[in-house]
Amino acid sequence: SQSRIPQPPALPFIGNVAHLDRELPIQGFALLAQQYGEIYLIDILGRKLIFLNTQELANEVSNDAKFRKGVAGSLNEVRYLSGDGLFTAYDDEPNWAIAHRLLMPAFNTLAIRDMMEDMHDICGQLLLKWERFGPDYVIDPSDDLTRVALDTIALCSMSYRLNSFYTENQPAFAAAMTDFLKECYIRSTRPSLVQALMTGATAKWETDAKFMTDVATRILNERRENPIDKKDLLNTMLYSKDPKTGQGLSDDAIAKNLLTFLIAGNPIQCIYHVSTLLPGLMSFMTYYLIKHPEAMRKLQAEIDEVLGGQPVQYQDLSKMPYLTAVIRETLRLAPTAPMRMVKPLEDTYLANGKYFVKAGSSLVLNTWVYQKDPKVWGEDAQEFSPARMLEGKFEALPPQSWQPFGFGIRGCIGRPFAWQEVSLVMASILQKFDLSFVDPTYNLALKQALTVKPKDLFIRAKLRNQIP
Ligand code: MNH
Repeated sequence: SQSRIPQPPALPFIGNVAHLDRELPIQGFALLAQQYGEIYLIDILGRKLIFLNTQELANEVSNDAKFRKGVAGSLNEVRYLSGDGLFTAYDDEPNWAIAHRLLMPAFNTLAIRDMMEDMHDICGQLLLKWERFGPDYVIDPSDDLTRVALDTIALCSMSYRLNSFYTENQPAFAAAMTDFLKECYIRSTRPSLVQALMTGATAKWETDAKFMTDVATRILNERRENPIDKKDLLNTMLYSKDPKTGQGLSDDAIAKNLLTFLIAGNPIQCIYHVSTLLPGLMSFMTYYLIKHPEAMRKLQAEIDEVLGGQPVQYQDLSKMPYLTAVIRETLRLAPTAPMRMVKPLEDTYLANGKYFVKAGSSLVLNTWVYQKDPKVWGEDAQEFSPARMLEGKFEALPPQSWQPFGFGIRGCIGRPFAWQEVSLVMASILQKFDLSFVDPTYNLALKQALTVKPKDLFIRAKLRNQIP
């Protein structure tokens, strides 16, 4: 029978978005899910958002024939920079389809395999830094892992060195990116009348976008003048033709996709906030492993056995099932892209006819919440337990129980890249170092001003088998 979608009554933050957003949106939404269950509706400045919180609903809307990606809120603001680039394109924009067909081959596992060397190059800079600074040095893991992620994507996609390890502060590009994305998110929460008055903030936002666009355009022009023989993403975009239409990408479209990769290695997700995907994942993984010494020991034993003291090679990656399980479990508990938005193409019903939703309405699939659905994971759904992600068990899970990379045609194109990088970086770190918390009593707290990452997590790294 049909039900009304529950809507929290006069909660103080309804209609007062600023409060909700600047605190910790994911936590707020998780609390509402506890209270209202599988589905609820909230109204933000007149925009209605319907949150979906269970595996069953996730499975239902993971269907490209009936539901398509929604680009709204802060993601829509980011379009000022990346326009119809892959990530922020509306579903029907022709450049999305062209870039998708051109770039898919460049992102497949075979192509990513050629990037091992560049990934080692950047990861080596982190290993050297931690070794030189020594066992007493206090490390902010998300800081150094952000350097790794940004430098790696710049080197792999356009053979460009950002050299983040050689600057104390954030490199200029990263600073412009952070400020720009933060403003995108604030803009999406301002009523339009207020927005019209924020001329100073808007000018700064436009300057940041121009700075980044200029960097991308400069890299593009330099490449045109000095071609290199390397199959990086930039060359793919410059020289290949869409097999279907015979069209190439315009310089403008290429620049927008370059910017997409730079911010997608470190990017925007969903509607309210931005998260650093790869650095976030690696920081959460660091946390869970230090917190669970038995898992850490097991993983280090696997790494030692497979690598035998040698640098990790491509063919080693498929021989480390426990590493795979730890990454999967981290992405289940702390999906750094914590939500995604879909819109029904036609008026439809959810949950076997129970809830009516109009065509085009905004459905927010709350990955952060629904990947802990007790119906799927049991009583210990909130616990870190990599064993449940081992081969065999993982394949037997109900459909779409685990979906940190989105779904279908608009799913993550960078997934093989991200997987290879997190495997390489974490295996290399754990091969070389024993990690510990600076504060042994540290418990995970979240920070989501701009990114979802562990808050106040500081660690030390001691060379393994080193006599103190
Ligand atoms: Mn990625 C889309 C998660 C790393 C490039 N990515 C998505 C989506 C999710 C996602 C979820 C779907 C968003 C939506 O439905 O609105 N991505 C991740 C995670 C990691 C990640 C959890 C790391 C961990 N992504 C990367 C990296 C790159 C990248 C690294 C680039 C090098 N992702 C993309 C692009 C898209 C995307 C591009 C958009 C694809 C499309 O819409 O066609």
